[in-house]
Amino acid sequence: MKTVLAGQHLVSPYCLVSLTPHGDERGKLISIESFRNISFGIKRFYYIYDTDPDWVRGKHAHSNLEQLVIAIDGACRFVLDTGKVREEIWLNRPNIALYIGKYVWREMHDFSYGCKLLVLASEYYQPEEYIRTYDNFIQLAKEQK
Ligand code: T46
Repeated sequence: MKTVLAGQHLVSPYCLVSLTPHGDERGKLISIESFRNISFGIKRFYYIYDTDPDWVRGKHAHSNLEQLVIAIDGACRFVLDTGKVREEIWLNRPNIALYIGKYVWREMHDFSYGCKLLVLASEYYQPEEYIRTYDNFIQLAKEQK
């Protein structure tokens, strides 16, 4: 999977984004700013915690949402699918974020105990823009090409 440096314009449907930690003997700090080191404006953030390895999350795509996902603690396995390409990635480092654009099917599997995901989102929560079945996603993804 492609990795880009934070600040580069994000044009791929999905990619890893390398974030720069500011660190010293006290620990590390990462800052993310709309339109500065990510190419979309942040309208919402949410976090996922108390996860369980036996449950799969996601299983949907979005027609109008860009997101940056960061495993700030622990790990989980992401499946990403554009309708043409399907890839898997372990998200397990707080300085490597996952950018997911529109029309990407995502699934999250194998959460480690205590895994915490922070998600920065380009839009307010709009349940109607979720694409919730894989067949519908494949059809809509084809129409985007
Ligand atoms: C995504 C992956 C990475 C809200 O009320 N507001 C919100 O902003 C969100 C995101 C969810 N919710 C409610 C809707 C459900 O009742 O929280 C509950 C769990 O949401 P969901 O089942 O969509 O969670 P995941 O982990 O399957 O998916 C979430 C995001 O929804 C999705 O956009 O890309 O995390």
